[in-house]
Amino acid sequence: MLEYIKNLAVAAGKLALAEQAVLSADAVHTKATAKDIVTDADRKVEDFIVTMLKREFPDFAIFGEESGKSGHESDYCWVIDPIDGTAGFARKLPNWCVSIGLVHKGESILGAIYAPVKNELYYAEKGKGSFLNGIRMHVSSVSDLESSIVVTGLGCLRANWKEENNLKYISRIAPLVGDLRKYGSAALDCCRIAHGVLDAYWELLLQPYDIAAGDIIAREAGAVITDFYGGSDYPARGFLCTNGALHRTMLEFFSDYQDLRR
Ligand code: LIP
Repeated sequence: MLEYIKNLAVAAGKLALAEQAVLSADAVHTKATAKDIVTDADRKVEDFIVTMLKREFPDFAIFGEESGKSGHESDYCWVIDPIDGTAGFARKLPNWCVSIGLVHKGESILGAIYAPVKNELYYAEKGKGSFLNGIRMHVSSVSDLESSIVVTGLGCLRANWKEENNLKYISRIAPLVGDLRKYGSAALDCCRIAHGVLDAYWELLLQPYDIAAGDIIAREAGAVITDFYGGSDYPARGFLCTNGALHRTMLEFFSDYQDLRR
């Protein structure tokens, strides 16, 4: 199963890369807000992935960012983000990926993430480790904030969250860490925690398809993932993915977080 998903993620990534090369303005559309965009490529890549998964795993459920739920009712569900990092993809930037995760009774148990521009294939299966292009990955051992590089996203601003949003937490955290980054792809942010090149990642507003594959890839590399209360209700109540050594310290920044489910 993992080998099939790895190959499917690569094939879908190559399709997306070809689409990006010829992407025109009339192939870019808005969704819930003017900042929430989708391209014809997102839909085309998801259609390809869904078609292949239905053929290979006809008894599994499927949940895709663009097409929603399909397939059969099942304890097993493929969770797909055809192009994670769409905003950057639409402007021909390199930081985007294809993300395919398998969730069993709510737990991510297998996943593959392919970043075509750098030809990086991240993958993991529960209990069997986490890999980048065949090389085993492990989280960093950074335990002091001032030596850390952390990453976040601003999906909450795309959704026009004006009162409770990430700017409050960024202003708390940025002065205390070594560096703060924003790359625009939750899936790849999780992979970089797994790879040990970044030390902590958080976001206020993510969807299951943003993190289904990144969840298992990061945890199999030793990452700790919780919601902002330190529990397992993520991403609904926030998403915090760290190298473990920094988790308790990072969690303290969210001590006044209010779960304002919208
Ligand atoms: C994106 C996430 C990113 C978040 C963006 C957006 P998309 O997913 O990967 O972390 O900050 O707002 O939600 O929309 O490119 O699939």
